[in-house]
Order: sequence, then C-alpha cells, then structure tokens
Amino acid sequence: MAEPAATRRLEELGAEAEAAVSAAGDLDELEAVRVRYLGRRSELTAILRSIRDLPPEERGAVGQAANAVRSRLDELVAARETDLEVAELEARLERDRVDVTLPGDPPLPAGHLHLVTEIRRELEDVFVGLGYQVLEGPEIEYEYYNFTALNHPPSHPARAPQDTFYVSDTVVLRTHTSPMQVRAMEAQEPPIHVVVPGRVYRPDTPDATHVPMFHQLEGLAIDADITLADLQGTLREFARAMFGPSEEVRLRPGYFPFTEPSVEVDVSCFVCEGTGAAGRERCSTCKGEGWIEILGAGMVDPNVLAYVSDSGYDPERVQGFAFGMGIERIAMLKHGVPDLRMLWENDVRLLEQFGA
Ligand code: 2NL
Repeated sequence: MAEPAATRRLEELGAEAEAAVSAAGDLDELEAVRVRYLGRRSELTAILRSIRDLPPEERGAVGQAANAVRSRLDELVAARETDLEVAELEARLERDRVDVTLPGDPPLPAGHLHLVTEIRRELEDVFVGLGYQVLEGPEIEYEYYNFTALNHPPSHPARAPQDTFYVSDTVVLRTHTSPMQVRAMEAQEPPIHVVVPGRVYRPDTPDATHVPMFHQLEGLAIDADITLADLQGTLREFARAMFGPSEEVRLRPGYFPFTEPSVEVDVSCFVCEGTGAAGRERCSTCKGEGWIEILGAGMVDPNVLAYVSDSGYDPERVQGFAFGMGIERIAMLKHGVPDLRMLWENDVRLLEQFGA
C-alpha cells in the first residue's frame, strides 16, 4: 500500500519539531516551540482533526503515525524542560555566589571609649599599681550604708530629699561610692586597700559643674599603723601618674562627716607649673593660684570603724585614710573641658577628641 501524503508530512513535521526542541535555548523558547508544534492551532492538531475526512483505509496508519509523533514530541519537550530548568538553576546559583570570607560592606568605623571611661580606667590602673583592689557596688543603696554607717547623724542635711533621691523611706540612689567601702570592710578583715569607682546621683539642676548623675572614685586604706603621711605620699604618686612627674600635692584643712581630720587636696597647676602665671597674665587654669583642687580626703573617723568592728575594725587597733574624687572633674581638668554638660551631650565633635 502506497504511503499516504499525510504520513510523509508527519515524518517531516516530527523531524522539524525535534530539531526545534533541541534548539530551544531557554524555557520561554521551549514553550513557544511546544505551542507551535503541539498547540491547538498546530499543524499536527490539524492533521489529527482531518483524519475523519480520510478514506477509511488510510485512517489507521495516519492516526497511529500522528499519535506516535505527538507522544514522542511530548516526551522530548518534557526532557528538554528538565534540562533547561537544571541549567537555569545552576546559572542562578553561580551568579548569586557569595564569598562569606570577604570583609563586611561597608566596613563600620571602629568606636572608642567615652572620656569618662578612659579616665576611670587610667585611675584604676594607677591604684592597682599601688596595690589596691578595684571593687564596684550597688547604685541603689540602703540609707544605712549611704549615711548612717558613714557617721551622718539623723539630722544631717545631706539626707534631705533636696540632696538625695529616695527610692523608699530606707532606700536611696547612692550619693557617693563610700557605701561600697563599708560593705567591703564588712566582707574582709583589715588590712584593706580598695578603690571603688562608679556612678552616683544627686538632685542637682545641671550647670557647668553639676549634673544629677556623675562618677566618683573613692579609696580606702586601713591597717595597724597608717598615718596622714601615707595619705600624702599616696596622693602624690597619684598626682604624678595622672598629671605629670613633677607634680606636688598640698593638704588644706577641710570637713567631711566620715573623716577626722579631713583635708582638701590640691595639685600644683600642671599648666603654669605652679607659678600662677601665663606670660604676663595670670594662668587661667588655676586662676593664678598655682594650685588646683582635685579631691577630698582624711583619716577615717573612728565612729565609722566602730560600725564594722565585728569584722575586725577595732578603732583602738587599726586606722587609715580615705579619699574621694569626681572622675568628670579629673577628666575636665586634664583635657580642658570647660563645661560638665558637654560630656553628656554626645556631640561627636567633642567625643571624637578622646578615647582609645
Ligand atoms: C570628695 C570627698 C571623700 C571619703 C570620701 C570615705 C569612705 C569611708 C570612710 C571615710 Cl568608708 N571616708 N570617703 C573620705 C573623704 C572624702 O570624698 O570630695 N569626693 C568627691
């Protein structure tokens, strides 16, 4: 039997479609090929529809040939689709490859310590070098540790709510770091050499020399035979480490409830070297005095020791000195910062000048 024209055409069509499927370079092109050769308006569909118009003896062969071409093309399209999907996924993975070992982008500029933190650490280093232990304690304190055990009588004006933030009748925000020194004495027998840095709070209206939260560093040394001369020598070493090797210190009489005698401590002016002069003008740092007040100190009052005598601080057998300084004040003096508020305004033009 002669081969019908439709069968020959189907062979050509099959070969043409096969070539088109292999040539499709991506999924969009493949879909266009599928529509063109297998779609409702494709030549193959038209041939299938026309089978019923053929002479009956041709229908079987043409029908078989057309269905064979269609299923072979379906398989080829499906296989090509899988290949293209895999290729596209691999191309995308390659494109999106990330080298996690590269530095962050953009690299952030490194920050640095705040001036107050830097000075606190410098102070700690000086006293650690002199054999002191560094201790920190609670900022929310019992009135007992903040005042009573530090020899403040019940009527002392510092206890008034104008000068102290009260959390309750018996709990305050500490107004100095001394309460931690009392806790340290309760916890360890003499001899003791500690410094306590930290935040303290007082209800002051901010101005150039006051803010309601500031930092102190206090020191305490108790042993059998400590004298005011030891205090003076210790403070001289401190002044030389912080301000310069030729510093002198001067003690003047003062008053604190927890020391007797009490002293105000000056360092020789590190700007005019104690002369009080700046050329023919007076030195602006020490106001022509030649001395700058840096801290308060004294011999620990026996009444304070009596509060911790159960821990071995018998005022008949041991004695010692204590001192306290404002960390901001030291920082401002050392770096010529004229207004305490500048330290808390967080203007980077100020902050960037300090800190490692
Ligand atoms: C100042 C003065 C001072 C003390 C702090 C102290 C602590 C204990 C016993 C006795 Cl546990 N004293 N501390 C003594 C004298 C002065 O600070 O002007 N601070 C900024």
